[in-house]
Amino acid sequence: MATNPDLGHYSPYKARFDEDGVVLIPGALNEAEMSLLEQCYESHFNADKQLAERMYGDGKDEIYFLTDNTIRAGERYQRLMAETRIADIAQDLFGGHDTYYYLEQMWNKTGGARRTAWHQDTAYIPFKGPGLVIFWIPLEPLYAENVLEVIRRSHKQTLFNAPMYDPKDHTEPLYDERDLPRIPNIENEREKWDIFSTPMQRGDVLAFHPGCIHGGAPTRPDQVRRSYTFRFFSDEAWFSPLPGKRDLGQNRFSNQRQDTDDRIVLKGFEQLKPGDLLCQSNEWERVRAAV
Ligand SMILES: O=C(O)CCC(=O)C(=O)O
Repeated sequence: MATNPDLGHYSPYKARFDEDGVVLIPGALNEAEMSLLEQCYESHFNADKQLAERMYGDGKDEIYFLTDNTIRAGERYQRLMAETRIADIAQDLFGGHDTYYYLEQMWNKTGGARRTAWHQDTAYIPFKGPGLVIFWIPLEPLYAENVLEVIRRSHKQTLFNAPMYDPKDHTEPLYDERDLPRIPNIENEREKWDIFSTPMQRGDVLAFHPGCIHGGAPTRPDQVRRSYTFRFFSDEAWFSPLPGKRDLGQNRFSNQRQDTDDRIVLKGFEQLKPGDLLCQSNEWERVRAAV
């Protein structure tokens, strides 16, 4: 396990992250780190594109994402944890706590892709707590109208039902509405929400809490948007089970999402009881130790 020689370097962003649940860290990664990310993204995404899920199941899809938390032994993962500062940044935002790696996702939006629906990751993944973070890292510069948008402080408010990416209704819930309220149609009432949306340069890292409502803006017709996301947790985050899914019938919200949930996203939680710290599961590796 690597140590964190820069501990404290990113702390100035911690107060904003704690308060708003979202912060932009400009120029967090240098060109060598970005080149490694790009190399990892290209080799994995292109080699395994058949494993990537389509966000919407209506055949018109242009948003793909490839999820993996099973890469611990892999060279890609080892290099990303050792040769970039992404785990160091996570540890700083966690106030120096023990820091664990949870999952990576590679996102690819081709030209003219629609929005990724507004959602909270904590409605799909059964975890809660202060020690949770997602990094969204675009591989190319973006205008504000094409970035991932995040609603400030929404991680401290209602946990809404998980949308199932039904192209006909972006609020269509995955669970019974008696268990969790349906997410509002945020796109129809944007002015009511405190949306954080900012242009990004290559090397910038958008850090946000997975309890924050977020959604990916559309792409322009001539644009391909590649973004790499990483998820970390600290020894303060815990297992908080979610309701059982409704009977979805044929109404699947992505091409293989439910299989992936069982196989990848939820792997490791089966070792835990409600309220247990995530780090009690031996599924995930501690990538930075508290000092
Ligand atoms: O990049 C996107 O469009 C969506 C990303 C996202 O929702 C996530 O990483 O949780």
